[in-house]
Amino acid sequence: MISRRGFLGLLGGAGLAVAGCGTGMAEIAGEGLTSARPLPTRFAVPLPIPKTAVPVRPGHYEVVQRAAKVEIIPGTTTEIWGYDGIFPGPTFELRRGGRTVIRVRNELPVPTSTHLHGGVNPPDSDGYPTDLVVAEGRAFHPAHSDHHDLSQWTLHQGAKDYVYPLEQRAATLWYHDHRMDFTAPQVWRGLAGFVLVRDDEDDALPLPKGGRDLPVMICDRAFEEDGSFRYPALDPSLLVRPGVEEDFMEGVEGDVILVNGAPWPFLDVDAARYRLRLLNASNARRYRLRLTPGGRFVQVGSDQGLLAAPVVHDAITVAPGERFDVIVDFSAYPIGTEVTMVNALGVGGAGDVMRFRVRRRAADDSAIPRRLSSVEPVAAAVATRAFDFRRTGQGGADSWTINGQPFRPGHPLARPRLGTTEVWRLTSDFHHPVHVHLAAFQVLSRNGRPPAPTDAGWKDTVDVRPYEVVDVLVRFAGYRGRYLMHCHNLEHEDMAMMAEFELI
Ligand SMILES: [Cu+2]
Repeated sequence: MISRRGFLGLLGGAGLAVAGCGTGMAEIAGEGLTSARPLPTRFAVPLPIPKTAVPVRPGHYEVVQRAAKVEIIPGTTTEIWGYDGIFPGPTFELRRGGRTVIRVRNELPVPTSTHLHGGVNPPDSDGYPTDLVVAEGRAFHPAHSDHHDLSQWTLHQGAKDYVYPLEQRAATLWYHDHRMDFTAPQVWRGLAGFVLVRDDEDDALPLPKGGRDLPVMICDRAFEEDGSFRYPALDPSLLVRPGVEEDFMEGVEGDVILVNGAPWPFLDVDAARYRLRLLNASNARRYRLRLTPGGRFVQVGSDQGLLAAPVVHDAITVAPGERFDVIVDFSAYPIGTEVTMVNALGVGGAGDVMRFRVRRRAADDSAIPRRLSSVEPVAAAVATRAFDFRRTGQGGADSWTINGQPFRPGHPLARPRLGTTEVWRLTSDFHHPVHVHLAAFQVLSRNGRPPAPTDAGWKDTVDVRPYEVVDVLVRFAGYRGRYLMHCHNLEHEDMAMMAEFELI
């Protein structure tokens, strides 16, 4: 018996041989972690909707990162680390151009950094991994400073004010921890939530609204016998030694699928259209979402907001960090139908996500217009750069890198100019969902061919699969300063697959 990891190792760079072994293996982006306790019954708990954050005064919010015990698996409790002690954290309902300050207070035993994913954030509010908040009264000393320049670290005692001007289109954004070397375990424990940016253009469309406009955060977790989260951290205190057990270098995939923090939930729906803001908040797992017994997703938005026109999908493949804003019309089903959203890439429990129970007829004045938004013309690229995402090094130095370089704060791999666009060519040896901070992009091509239907629109995260060449057109707007691009497989990110770029 040879482990899958050993098998991949034997193949070395022969990616086409991997693809030839069947879609199952070629599509899996991490290593399965099995729970130590019986799994909960599927479709037995209602879908939670995270509470909406309430400002302390107009434009100002305060949120506290703290541990809490919550009931995820019925009959047991799980200690989470959550924004305001909940998982997902509160949803921030914000408006385009409405400058917002979020004070994040850290009461956890570890440092944190909060990144607003998809935000056009000033550099000092972007959640740089070494720009950390440490709980009041706690000390923190970067332990592995041998390869990290200490001058790159900033510590805020107690709390930090993150300033978000939100000069950007309406979109489904999310916020999550981004601490140097420890992002994966800290997000796994619950440090993630939604930010919904709204604007007049989106509001004016007749898309489903109110209780039929729902954030849907999908992620996977594994559980210990006592109900606590299971995770293969080398140092469960998350204070000293980063990283995961050797077998999980490819990424950690749990065997319980959570939607908005609940295992395989159900939602009772009207026979009407719903807007589902799908987010893959998993560390490593990719999903291919389908509706059974049949049905279609009408995509109206991507990572960075409205598409120019709707795109109809039978299935949506969503990589970690990506968002798909879709309309599902439940009036297409007889009353009483149970519509299951499944994951065609998962086996066993991971093959199911959640269930919609079509309960009653209802009025529905929503519609999906044929034109959704105008997409402004983009200037021609002034440069082309190549970024290769690959596992490099031998023995103890084995890590995930970009252009052969492990992440080094203060050493930018690129210096694009504000106001320009560039073509970035992304290549990979494995599944690497590539996320670029600050700058939105459009997918130009995959392996020299047109992009996939799921690549449409303005994006900030793109699913780069083994041995693919993905060209994206990146628009550098916003602010000068230091930003990041990285793999959004969070275990890869923590193992150095991240690079700084400096906007000049
Ligand atoms: Cu990766």
